[in-house]
Amino acid sequence: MSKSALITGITGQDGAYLARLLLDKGYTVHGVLARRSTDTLWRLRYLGIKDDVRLLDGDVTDLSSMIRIVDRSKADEIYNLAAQSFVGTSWSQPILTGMVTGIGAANLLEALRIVSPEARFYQASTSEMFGKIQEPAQSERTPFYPRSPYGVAKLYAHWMTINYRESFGLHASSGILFNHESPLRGIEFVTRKVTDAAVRIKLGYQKKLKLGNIDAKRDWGYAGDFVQAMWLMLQQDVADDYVIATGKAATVRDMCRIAFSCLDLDYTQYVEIDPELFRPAEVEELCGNPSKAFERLGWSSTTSLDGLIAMMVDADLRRIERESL
Ligand code: NDP
Ligand code: GDR
Repeated sequence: MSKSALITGITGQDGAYLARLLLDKGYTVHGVLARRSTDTLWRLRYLGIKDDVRLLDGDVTDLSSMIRIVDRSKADEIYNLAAQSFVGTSWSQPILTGMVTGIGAANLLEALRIVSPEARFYQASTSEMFGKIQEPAQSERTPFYPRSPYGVAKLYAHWMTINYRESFGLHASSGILFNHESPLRGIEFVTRKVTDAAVRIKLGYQKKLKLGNIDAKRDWGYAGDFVQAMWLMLQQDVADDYVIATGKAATVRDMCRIAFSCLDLDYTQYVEIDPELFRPAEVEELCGNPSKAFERLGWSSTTSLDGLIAMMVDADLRRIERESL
């Protein structure tokens, strides 16, 4: 019999790629669809899988809907990807971020414990939990020091996942994922903001691009590679936590140079620094050590930063040209 999976956050970047991966593997895929006044299904449409997934109405802040959905989906694997995931917004909406990103995970774990304790659980943890820790490459043994309400909420969810594993014997794993991007990345995140703006500048629709701290360093990978690691974690006999990263970091400045040069432009002519875009507390540098994932899961990143940014620029070029017709 084919396996069944439940994805919260299925309308987000990772949810869409993970849904496609699981459908390709023959899973029946259920997804939690939160009520919104706008259409959130564009990523599922982009991948051509909107009609292949079973969408269930619910919200991770609502325990009753999570219990109902976990029960109804009869999922063998539950992936909790739902979050208020934009770090910047977490300072203006810290309580909401705590409710969705932190308590939301606890609700899922409770639903699992109550109605489906044999299901396997994946929690979307993040390198933002390391925050201010300045070790050269962060691993599963690196201590945490989150620097935003988002990072704090994620750390709560991370420890709850470990706690439910140890307290109730749930097969619950956390992937500590470093930044990963794609043509499906939300426009508020810096990579998409840059690739979209570079294309608009090239086509004459925009003149300048305002950014905040372009000296921040991130370890950027491709979301399509990273969702494979999520699945691999749930195929292990024993649940555990894994850092998922490329192992290479670059500055926002480097990323701008790559994006603009894909279009034969010099980023220094267009990028302006806007102090309003600096964060109240910055994570200056993140670079992961993915050796445990390589050794135990056989996983490694296969996409270079240049390749990733070129893919995003190309997709934005096609999208903006199509829109302008
Ligand atoms: P996105 O922001 O693209 O997607 C977030 C998803 O969460 C959307 O489907 C959104 O639904 C859903 N969601 C938000 N609030 C609720 C709610 N109250 N109830 C149910 N669903 C809700 O994030 P990504 O795909 O980039 O990331 C996936 C997960 O991985 C997130 O938890 C993120 O924090 C984490 N992560 C991401 C990394 C990255 O670099 N991308 C790195 C490390 C961790 P809607 O579309 O309706 O708003
Ligand atoms: P991040 O991603 O905060 O790392 O969180 P984001 O792309 O927002 O920022 C990366 C770095 O770029 C700097 N920056 C800017 N960022 C944005 N968004 N807009 C700007 O104009 C800008 N200028 C400079 C930021 O200060 C930061 O240093 C992402 C999310 O997906 C989280 O959910 C996830 O947990 C982490 O990655 C790992």
